[in-house]
Amino acid sequence: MMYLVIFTSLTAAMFAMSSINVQVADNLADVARARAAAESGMRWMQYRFLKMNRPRTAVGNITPAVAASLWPAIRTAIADDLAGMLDPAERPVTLVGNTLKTSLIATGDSNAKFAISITPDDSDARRLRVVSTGTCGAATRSVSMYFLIDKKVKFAIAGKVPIQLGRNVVVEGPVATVTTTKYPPLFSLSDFRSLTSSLRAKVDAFQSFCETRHVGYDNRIDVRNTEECAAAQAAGYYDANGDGYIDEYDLFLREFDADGDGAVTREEFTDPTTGRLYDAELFNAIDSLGGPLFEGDVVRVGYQDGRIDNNDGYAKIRGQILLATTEAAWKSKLPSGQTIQDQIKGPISPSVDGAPPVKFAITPADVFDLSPANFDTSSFRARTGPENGPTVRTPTLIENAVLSAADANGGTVDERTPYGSTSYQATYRRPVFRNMTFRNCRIPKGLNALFDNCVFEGVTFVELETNVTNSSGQTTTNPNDGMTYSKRMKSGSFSASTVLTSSNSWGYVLGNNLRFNDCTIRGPLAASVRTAYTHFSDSWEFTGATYFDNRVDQTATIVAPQTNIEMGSFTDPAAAPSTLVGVVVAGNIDIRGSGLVDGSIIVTGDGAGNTTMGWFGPSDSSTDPSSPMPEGGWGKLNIRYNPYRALPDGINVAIDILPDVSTYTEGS
Ligand SMILES: [Ca+2]
Ligand SMILES: [Ca+2]
Ligand SMILES: [Ca+2]
Repeated sequence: MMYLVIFTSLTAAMFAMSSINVQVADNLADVARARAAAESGMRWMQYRFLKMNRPRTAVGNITPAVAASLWPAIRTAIADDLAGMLDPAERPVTLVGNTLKTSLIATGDSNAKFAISITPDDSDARRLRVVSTGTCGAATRSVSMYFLIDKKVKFAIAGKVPIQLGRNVVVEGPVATVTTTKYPPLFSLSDFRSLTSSLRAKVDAFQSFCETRHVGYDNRIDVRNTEECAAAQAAGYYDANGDGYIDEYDLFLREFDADGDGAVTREEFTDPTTGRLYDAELFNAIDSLGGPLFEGDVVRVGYQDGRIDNNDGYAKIRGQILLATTEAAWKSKLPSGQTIQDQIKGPISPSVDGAPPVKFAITPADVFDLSPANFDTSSFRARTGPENGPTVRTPTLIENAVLSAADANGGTVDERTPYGSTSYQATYRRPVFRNMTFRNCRIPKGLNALFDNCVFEGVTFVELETNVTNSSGQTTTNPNDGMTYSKRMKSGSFSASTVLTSSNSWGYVLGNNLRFNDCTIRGPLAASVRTAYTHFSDSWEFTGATYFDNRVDQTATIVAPQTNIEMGSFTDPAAAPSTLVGVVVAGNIDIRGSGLVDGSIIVTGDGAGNTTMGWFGPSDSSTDPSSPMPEGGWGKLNIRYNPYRALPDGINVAIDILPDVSTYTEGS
């Protein structure tokens, strides 16, 4: 039996009515209605699990024991949810043994009702067995299915500020932006437009075609849409790779697949003038899509085989785009003469067929609560410093210590932040640590160091004054107050070129502005959680050939919910490869260079202009894609949601209760 997993708005009545086979003979009608009511009840419960106020937990990994401990709270959540039923007779729930039972619930069919029972599996409390029993007259029919208790963020990128995806940035997984005040909420560049001048003209022409002839913002024409498909074919476009859609990838294939075998090889993608690939980073990014998600995972056909073809399944974003803003609000903020299509480029392929590629006006239930206050980093702090073990201090290794400026072996340096940016915010005097290894160390507030060619092992924790206050001395969550807080001086007045030190600046001593240059980071980085986003006085930059290779904790690479993070070089993206596993939680984060995010990027701060992935020009704030290619190439980013990674502890968001449709059975 076909079981619908995805639905948008529904009532039990709609399910019951649509599920009845109207051709059922009268004498079988009660049986059919009872079965339809049972099926309705199952879908109704699935919807309830999705929309109800589910329990929260800070525990990251939902084990059977954790699930068992959550069961009372789940029962309460269900009871609270059903207390809102219109008919008082449908509100009560009862607990029989360990089974929660609902009252009889009416369907739109006046003769048919259903009741739900929910029981945790004895052998694994993460599995809830749900039985829906429909009745009509004397007939009774049941269906059952297991639901799984889990906790995942389910996004490749989710954030409070607009998200920008540059050239050679490909995303596997949903993307969500909850801002309704900053525009565009999402901005993406074409990966193919700038490869050759002839392809640029074709990509631009196809975009113009989509603007006038295609409904939606996915930049793909579905060949099943006869009207749009006919118009596309009349304009010379066709589905060159046979995937059922006409999009930019077809133009790319037609441009480079010289022998027409449906694949683009390195030879075909080599510029005859230079003898080099048109863009080696792009080639690598596409060939690396759909990579293994866990050790021992089956490697897909065509993965990193040196050919670009259908096995690689290119899309700019393979997943839904969820936006809190409305379509009308976005349109009202567009620059004169522009369309939304000018701001979202590249094929957007929702991972579930039939789901809208871009979903506007999402509700809080669609995205977990991104408030920084939901993130508790104390478990990471406990794994650093003397609390973690005996302190060791040698000239080359510091372990289980709280660092101090006296540990610095390279004197001091004055430098602007962001480093190398044309629009710097402040100037810092930094103690310099060179060629040292730090194992499970804590960086105290006010250190503001430069780490050059250093190795960070275990957990590294960055301390900050968490209570950010406004000019009246009151605790604030406002990022504008946060900026003022960063600029607060002990003596003299602030300017971007004033060298900040512990003697003259409160922003300096209460915060941490750090730069990691040519460093290797082998474990998670975490920070205190400030009440507000404070811009430069809670900021980390990773420059040069900084390399992330997290060997100690696969749940998280960065947990710094109010910290501004600049990763990669402003001048040479290819010089800073990085691999980020698990969650990356930041107040804001910009990533340039070449790398893989195998987990989720979660942007919890609300003070930055945008979160920038990939190269957007030499100025931090530029969205101009026409700036010249930086030395070393454009870089590339594969950003991939990985559902197999557990979350770290300390993220206090709601659990999920999701159907395991493979367990759906008729009968109880
Ligand atoms: Ca196609
Ligand atoms: Ca070929
Ligand atoms: Ca391939």
